[in-house]
Amino acid sequence: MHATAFRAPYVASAAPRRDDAAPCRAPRAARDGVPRPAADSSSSAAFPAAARRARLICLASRDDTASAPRRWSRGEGGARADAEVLEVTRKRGDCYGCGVALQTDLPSVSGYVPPAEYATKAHHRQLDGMMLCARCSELSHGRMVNAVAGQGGARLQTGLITPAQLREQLSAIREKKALVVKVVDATDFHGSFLNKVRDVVGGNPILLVLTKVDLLPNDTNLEALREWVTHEAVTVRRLTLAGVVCVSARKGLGVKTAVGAMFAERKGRDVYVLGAANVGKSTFIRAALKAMREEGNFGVPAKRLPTASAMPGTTLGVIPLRAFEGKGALYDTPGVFLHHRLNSILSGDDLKRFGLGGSLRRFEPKPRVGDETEDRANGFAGLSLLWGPLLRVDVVAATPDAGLVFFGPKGMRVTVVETESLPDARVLDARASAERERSRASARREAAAAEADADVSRRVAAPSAAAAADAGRAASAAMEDEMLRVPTFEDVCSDDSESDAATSFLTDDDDASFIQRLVREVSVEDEDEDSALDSDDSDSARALRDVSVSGMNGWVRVTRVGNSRGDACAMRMRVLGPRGLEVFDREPMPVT
Ligand SMILES: Nc1nc2c(ncn2[C@@H]2O[C@H](COP(=O)(O)OP(=O)(O)OP(=O)(O)O)[C@@H](O)[C@H]2O)c(=O)[nH]1
Ligand SMILES: [Mg+2]
Repeated sequence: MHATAFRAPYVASAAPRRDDAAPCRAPRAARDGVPRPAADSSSSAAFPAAARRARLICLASRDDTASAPRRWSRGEGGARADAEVLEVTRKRGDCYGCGVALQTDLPSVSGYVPPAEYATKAHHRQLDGMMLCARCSELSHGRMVNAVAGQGGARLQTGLITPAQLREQLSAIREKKALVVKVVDATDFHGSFLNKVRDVVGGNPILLVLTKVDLLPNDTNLEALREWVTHEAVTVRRLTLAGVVCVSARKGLGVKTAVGAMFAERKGRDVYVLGAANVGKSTFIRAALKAMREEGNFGVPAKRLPTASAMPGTTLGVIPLRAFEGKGALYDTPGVFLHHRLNSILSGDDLKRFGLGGSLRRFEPKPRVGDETEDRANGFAGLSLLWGPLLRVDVVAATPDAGLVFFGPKGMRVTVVETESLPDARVLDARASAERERSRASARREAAAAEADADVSRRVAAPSAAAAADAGRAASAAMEDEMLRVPTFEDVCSDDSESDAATSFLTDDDDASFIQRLVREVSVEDEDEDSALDSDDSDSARALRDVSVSGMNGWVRVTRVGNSRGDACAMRMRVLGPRGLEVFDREPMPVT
């Protein structure tokens, strides 16, 4: 089984044990004066025991089933024989890269460190915050190793932490007095915004950091962008902010301004950096610490920093870092896993394949099909635009002066075809619903069969194995419920229009059928019929509206082309894409 395509038919998990017997002196953070999350259920430190336990359920069984300590069979002839019961002893100390508790049992499970290495560190009392787990090591070498259930359709399996467990770790923030840095991805502003962030952070002040601005076209005016972000966040979404800063953590742009804003706004409080998965929190933290060091703050760590990688779900625990001239802590946190983002729906390999997360390229298609040399007289009406293999935009109706501009990753080519040549949008939708219903029915049948087999297992297995199997199955079932449930706002802390978290129904062979659903119909109308006259350059297109796709890193812009004075300009389009996706329409971002 491939590490990034977890589709184990049925896996039970065992409740983990924590081995606290390892010799250890005071945790590094305690030595540094940085408060760490609670070390175990009896601790009264920063985070509740439940959050800690959630992290300890993070076991995995990926491709090394041979190393599983126990296996139990569902009996002969069972379609899904040999479900695994894994037991991993979580050790003392957390991985400094992802924040998950260490273990020495299973190399493919997050938090793994080789036993000999662990013993050496334990001997030298260098466990806390001093070791990097094998998964982090692979991630930092560019491999896409998933650790989150639901990501890319990964079915729940022992070892995959659930989005709910990641979210749970943020629940303590609202009880604290802290400055919250909310990181939003400039290439996916609406998809990564976390509309209901107040539910997570309570009344704490929020500094909004718009990151990855280096991926926008080079000539982007950052001041205009900042004003646009402020308008969208404060006026449209009514979020009170302590400030807005545009940064590129990768290029170091704006990072010093962001650090200055943190110093100014934190007023003695610790700072928590949070945001949707993969928006660039850890990269921002690394850049911010570097900026602090460059300003002469030598107490800030220069090594053993949080891991940053292109795989959503890199950070799995809350990671405290010494900062602010030793007078406060900067916390990296696990990303909020939004089911409606394309980068949650796709597997790590697909994310790489489609180049999502790369620089945005501007592409202005012409209303022509194939070899046609002239634009169609009625513009884009009746045409469809295929955006890579992932998205399809059907232009149902349009005036001839309505144009389109795509801002998207280089790997996502745009092809214009006749809508008539494609399967009907509603037929696709109906087929997807029917398939989903079938999957659900079969999942129900399998769950019932598993239940029956478990009874048999219980009778034949040794009492301890049976108990472990029971505990594992209960935990697994609870988590599976979590994942398959239609997420409400409370579940995912996301936008109002949260949709079905049905990523688990993507199957191995639907590479060719990402486009499954009619996601949204959008109508754009330029009510100002004289608007073309206002334009300085009557030949250039005027931006009317942006249609963005969550997690896509990019958007489609509807424009009014040329000098069409006096005519109304309108376009009605249908956006089709993978199940679970969200589509937003918004004021055009000041990007050309
Ligand atoms: N070009 C560019 N890429 C960035 C920037 N910030 C982050 N990235 C990239 O975005 C990806 C995700 O970065 P991370 O810092 O791991 O994101 P995260 O929010 O911590 O992710 P999780 O821990 O999974 O929630 C990585 O591939 C980074 O290199 C930026 O400012 N510019
Ligand atoms: Mg991170």
